[in-house]
Amino acid sequence: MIFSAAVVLLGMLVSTSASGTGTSLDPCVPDDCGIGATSCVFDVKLVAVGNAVAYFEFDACPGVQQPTLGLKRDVTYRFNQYDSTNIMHPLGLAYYTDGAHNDVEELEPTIVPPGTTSSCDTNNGCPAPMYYQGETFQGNFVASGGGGADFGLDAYEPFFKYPDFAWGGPDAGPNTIPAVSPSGVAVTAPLNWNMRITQTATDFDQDFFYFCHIHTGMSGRIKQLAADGTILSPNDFPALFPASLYPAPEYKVVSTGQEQICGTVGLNTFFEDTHNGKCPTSFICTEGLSFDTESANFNECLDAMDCAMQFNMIIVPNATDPIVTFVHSMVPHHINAIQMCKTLMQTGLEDDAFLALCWNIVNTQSLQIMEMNEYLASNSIPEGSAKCFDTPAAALAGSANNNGNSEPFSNQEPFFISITVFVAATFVVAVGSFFAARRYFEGNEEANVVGGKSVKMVDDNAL
Ligand SMILES: [Cu+2]
Repeated sequence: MIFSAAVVLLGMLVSTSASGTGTSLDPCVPDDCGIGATSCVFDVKLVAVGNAVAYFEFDACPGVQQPTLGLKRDVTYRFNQYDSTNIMHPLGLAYYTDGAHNDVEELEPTIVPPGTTSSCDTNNGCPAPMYYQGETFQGNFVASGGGGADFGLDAYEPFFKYPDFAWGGPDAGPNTIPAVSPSGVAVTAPLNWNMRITQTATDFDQDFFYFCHIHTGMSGRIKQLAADGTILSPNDFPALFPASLYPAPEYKVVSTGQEQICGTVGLNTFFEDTHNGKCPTSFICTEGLSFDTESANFNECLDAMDCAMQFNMIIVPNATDPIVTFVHSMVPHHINAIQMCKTLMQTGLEDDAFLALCWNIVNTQSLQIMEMNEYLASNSIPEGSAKCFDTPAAALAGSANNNGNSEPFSNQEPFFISITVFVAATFVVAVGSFFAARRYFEGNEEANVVGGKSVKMVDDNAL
């Protein structure tokens, strides 16, 4: 009795300690997860500024994008995906980065943890996430084994393609509940989606990963902890995969240098009047005008990202397949729309309609980029075409993304034509994507999934 009380007291003391900085040496842990705790909670939201797509953030370590988490064996962790920024980002768990996106194993009732001798697969008892609406489990899996193999994802994931007006939350009222689920089932309670995991495999100490079931490139590492919080596997293992997508030691693609004012990625070589020789003139006319700091920053970022799109659109078309040419031209447009939204959000955007518009653009167009690049991958064609100003030899070799080492814009005429084209196209893409997103969310929730398999989003041009 005294011992139990001491454990509880110690747990309370530990629970008031720092919750980690989100690194491999100091993983992020929930505040309520001291020694003796059997269930702990992470509140999950997404941040779309300062990174390539959108990154997970957890209330336990605010301000840290894509942190490394610390989880204890036999403790149940609940990840609340209540916040409307979770739309399009259902949380998954995998033994390697990005799970099915990379054709690697996820945590499932019938998948034995790698490196173990467990026979958990014989009774559907391997560690697996469990997907809930509120307190209602959506599957028939039992963490201790002996149940079914359905861990609830098939019911969970489709809801994440609803727009924010239909999204439940801690204070969700009746008007925020969609009348009918994507699979046609009447919904009678607030959505309050949450994912829970209890890692029970005793001989499995190595790291695993959280990721987004819809988008690639959003993985974060999970370190396993002993009951006292000690890290079980101090070395980061398994390694990140693939290394090109997740540069060591972290897997974040975040804003650095000058573009931190924009909240974008991949723009640092496109700033200044000369754009490092990549565009011959400015894309905005500010001479003789004055702007407040917010607008001046926005203008500067817009000028850089417009040059980046322009630069990446001057391509050598594919000889036989217009789809390839379409993808090589459309991806820079989509990246531009996403970057524009990140920069608008970076200004401290508070207009609800434009916030919703920008989240839609970021989420849906990043998914469309993944789908378009999958077409290239399935045809063994590089992402990003050779540029018109590449040497003929380089163009013939199909070398992607010559980043301005050769002379761009020897002919000015196509430049001005393409300015007109890209301004018009950007407008069309932005407006089109807004209405497409609305139709999409209101109608066919499967429209953006290619054969049920998600594909890579990150393009060399953006990194
Ligand atoms: Cu996502």
